[in-house]
Amino acid sequence: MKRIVMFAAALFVLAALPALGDEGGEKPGQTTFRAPVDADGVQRVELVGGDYFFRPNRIIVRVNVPVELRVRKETVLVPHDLVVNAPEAGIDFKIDLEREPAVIRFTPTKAGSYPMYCDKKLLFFPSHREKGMEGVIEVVE
Ligand SMILES: [Cu+2]
Repeated sequence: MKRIVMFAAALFVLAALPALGDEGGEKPGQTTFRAPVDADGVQRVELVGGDYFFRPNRIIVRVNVPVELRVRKETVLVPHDLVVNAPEAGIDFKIDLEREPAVIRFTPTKAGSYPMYCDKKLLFFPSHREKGMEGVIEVVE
């Protein structure tokens, strides 16, 4: 009987774990950047791509405030890009990442959660996105 109670308790703890990881809205493995609005009214964000991740991989920006997104990659050999396909929210671009930073400018027009990812893929290997090279742009009011 005691063993059954222990087992039930263990199950309960396991079930509660994901909820703990969700604290503050950040999921495990997420690196969050909440963009401040600079004095000139622009939200500036720096994003780095590596093998195979983006840092940060969760970007929070305000709706209807211009965004300047500076992107580069920190690795040399593997090609990476950054794709966001959300024209309904005014965010729609695809850019190859270079070692030299490039600046992407857009103004998000609709609150919501929009995926960003690298769409590179080599032959039959899993895509970079499948390997974890993805994230989210969260547009908030
Ligand atoms: Cu990639």
